[in-house]
Amino acid sequence: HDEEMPSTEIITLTRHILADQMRLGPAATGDMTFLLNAIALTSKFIATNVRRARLINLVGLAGETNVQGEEQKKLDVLSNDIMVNALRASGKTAVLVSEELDEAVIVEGRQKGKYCVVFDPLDGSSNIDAGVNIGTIFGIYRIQDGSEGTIQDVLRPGSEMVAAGYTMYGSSANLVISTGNGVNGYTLDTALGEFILTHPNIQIPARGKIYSFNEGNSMYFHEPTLKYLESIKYPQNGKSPYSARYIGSMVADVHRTLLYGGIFGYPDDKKSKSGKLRLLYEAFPMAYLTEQAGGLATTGRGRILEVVPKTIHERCPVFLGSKDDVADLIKFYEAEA
Ligand code: AHM
Ligand code: MG
Repeated sequence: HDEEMPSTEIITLTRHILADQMRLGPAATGDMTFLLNAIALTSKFIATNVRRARLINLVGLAGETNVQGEEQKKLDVLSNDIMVNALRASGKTAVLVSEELDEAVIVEGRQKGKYCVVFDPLDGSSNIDAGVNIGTIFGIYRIQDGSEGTIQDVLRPGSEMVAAGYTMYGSSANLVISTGNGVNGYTLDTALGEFILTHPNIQIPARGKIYSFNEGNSMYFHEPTLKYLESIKYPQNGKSPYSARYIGSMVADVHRTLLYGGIFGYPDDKKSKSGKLRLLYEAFPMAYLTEQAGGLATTGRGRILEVVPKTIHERCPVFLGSKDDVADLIKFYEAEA
């Protein structure tokens, strides 16, 4: 029988974004390619540390509290340091906003570049001890014409991002990214140390069969959320109810939603007036990817990508996923208005 020949047409992340850059012609400087490579490197480094942490029990409290007053794990601190250092050293960034840092980092002097990166270095960190998937989320803006790089360059709607993505640290490390031209997924080949294109042109199915909400908060939920959930759990005209899947790790829940379809939601409710997720480095990048994959992302009252941030750490209600499913949810919000 035929022996399987290894493919010699391996498409790495570097090759893919380089091809993207070449398509833009001589106008492209390669800065974005360089920046994305720096981000990919930080993901490899964090992936290694996440794996090692599970082995040597690095997990534990660092004894510090972050802006939101949550307990910070050692791995969050480490991942944040890895990203800030690498992004600054890349020479391509001007402003950095991290979930772990109170203030934005303004890059000065020779290291200053023209991009701003907003990121959650290690999202879902409450799951670390249980070995559940966690991830890094990032979004990229280009500084505005004439700007030296200030906080104003990131207080802009998500639709103005030039790229967004996440890396999920699971059984393998998966990097999913969009530069505004569709969504591609890469898997880290640990032997090569390269992200290999494994999920080209990800498209969310128009409708799914899964819903992903923390229903433990139901007693706080507003009417439209409750009525929508009711409609998919007790469907009329003989349809089957949706399945529930909630990991509690945004990267993992969104990753599944992109691949299988359905709806992910973290609504605002009577207790959390703006929901829980952060607009800049959680809601925007995931909304950007969802739309690029053919889905919808809404606050229930409007398109997430059109929200104009007032502060860097503000929160935002999030519903995203298959376009038909999200459209169904929006109807319940419109009925309320
Ligand atoms: P974190 O940034 O403190 O890790 O919190 C964000 C996480 C998301 O990954 C996830 O979607 C959400 O919190 C889960 O929240 P809850 O435990 O309230 O369901
Ligand atoms: Mg987070």
